[in-house]
Amino acid sequence: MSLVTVQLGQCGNQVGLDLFDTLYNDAQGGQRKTYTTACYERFFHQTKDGDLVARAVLIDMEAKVIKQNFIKTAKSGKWKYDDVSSFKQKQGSGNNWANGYLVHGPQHREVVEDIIRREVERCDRLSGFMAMMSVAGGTGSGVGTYVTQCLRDGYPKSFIVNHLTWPYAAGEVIVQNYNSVLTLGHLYQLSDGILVHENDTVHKICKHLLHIRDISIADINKVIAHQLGAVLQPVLTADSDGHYSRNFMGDFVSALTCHPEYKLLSMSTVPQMQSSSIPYTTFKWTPLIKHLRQMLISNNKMEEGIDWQVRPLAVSGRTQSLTGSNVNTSLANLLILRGKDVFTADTGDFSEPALYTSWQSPKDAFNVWKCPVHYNKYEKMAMLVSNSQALIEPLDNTVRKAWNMFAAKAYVHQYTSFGMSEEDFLESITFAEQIISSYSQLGCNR
Ligand SMILES: Nc1nc2c(ncn2[C@@H]2O[C@H](COP(=O)(O)OP(=O)(O)OP(=O)(O)O)[C@@H](O)[C@H]2O)c(=O)[nH]1
Ligand SMILES: [Mg+2]
Repeated sequence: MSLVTVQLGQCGNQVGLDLFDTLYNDAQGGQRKTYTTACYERFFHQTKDGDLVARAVLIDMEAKVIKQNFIKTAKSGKWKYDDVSSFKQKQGSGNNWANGYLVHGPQHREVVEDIIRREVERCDRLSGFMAMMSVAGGTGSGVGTYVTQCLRDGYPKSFIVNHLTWPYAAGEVIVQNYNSVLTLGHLYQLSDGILVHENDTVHKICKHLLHIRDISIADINKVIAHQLGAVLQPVLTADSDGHYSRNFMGDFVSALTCHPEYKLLSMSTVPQMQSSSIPYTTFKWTPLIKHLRQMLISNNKMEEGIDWQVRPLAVSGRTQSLTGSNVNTSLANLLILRGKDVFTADTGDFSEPALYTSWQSPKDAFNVWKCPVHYNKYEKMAMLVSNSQALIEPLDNTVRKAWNMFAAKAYVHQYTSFGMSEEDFLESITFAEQIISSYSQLGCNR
């Protein structure tokens, strides 16, 4: 089954390009034929001439990034985007969610829906959609939300996952907190799962684990693509009977988002290191899994500086840690292991009930997917996708700043001038506060 990716705005298009590059390079890496075939079926279609074409729709309200994507893929000669699957305009959405959602989205609805329909018709069977965008600009956030709404209306039975890039807390877009809250407030009801990468966290990975000095957006995007690829490449699920999972999106959504109030998904991987160090490093499953588990409960999104003092301790009333610091409580975790001897890896530590909210049994809350083929040059790698309290903090910061600006009526007229009402702001802020409150409750009722 195949996945159609919709890349929106500058960020969605730049991260999307790196994602397809990562998927392609990994599938090419002298690995097993069935793995490569499963990857191609999911993410590319083949032309009569044998060219691989990404199952992607590229949308931006300015032309530059999409043009660059076509130039880059033509230069590399590995795989292509299809020209007829792109839609670009000249002006951008000026970092304004309302401009994207209320003006550009509806204005171009028909042509965008046609492009998406054509891409869907190229799939023998559609597993679902992944819409990729930043939440801070105007096109990714506003048009991205609108297009997700169109997907939901047009394909009510298909799975839709959104990949959101969360801006640097000290970001360059003054209204980024408005755009983020408005995006989340609307997407939450449309999407089956919302994967979030925070630019701040990825920046730290580049600095502390990859030891990059002058970190560029290209470096950040490589890390995001590496992590996303580790989720998306073919795997064996518990009941896939030795074959690569066919209904990837269905399996993914049912493993992680069992409750409509909880859809936020964070990602972490071990190991992550400079590629020059990989050949000289030995990896063992037990320490990799132990590190990833500790990163989860101490809410540390990278392997450096893990707080080993945080231990879950189930006591009546709430989940506490031995040290009194907060334990990150999960609703669901999906562990994905890729590489050598993967079937010998013991993952029992992730089944401890104290990791999960009281109303979830670990049997339902925890899933493991495995793949014996190594991923992206790592002999062994472990990836955790977690529906947990991990994203409360960035969300809380965003909502607080958005509320403070709204209370001062700052920049509100820029949104109302595109037809948004002040009630729309309030609704999204209240909704985001409700999401934070729901996640905060996860650790409170043991
Ligand atoms: N990780 C990452 N972040 C990006 C990238 N490009 C932009 N951003 C972030 O995304 C936010 C800006 O959103 P853009 O994607 O540039 O905006 P857009 O969707 O094109 O919307 P408009 O330009 O307003 O029409 C800022 O927080 C940037 O830091 C990228 O390639 N990678
Ligand atoms: Mg732009």
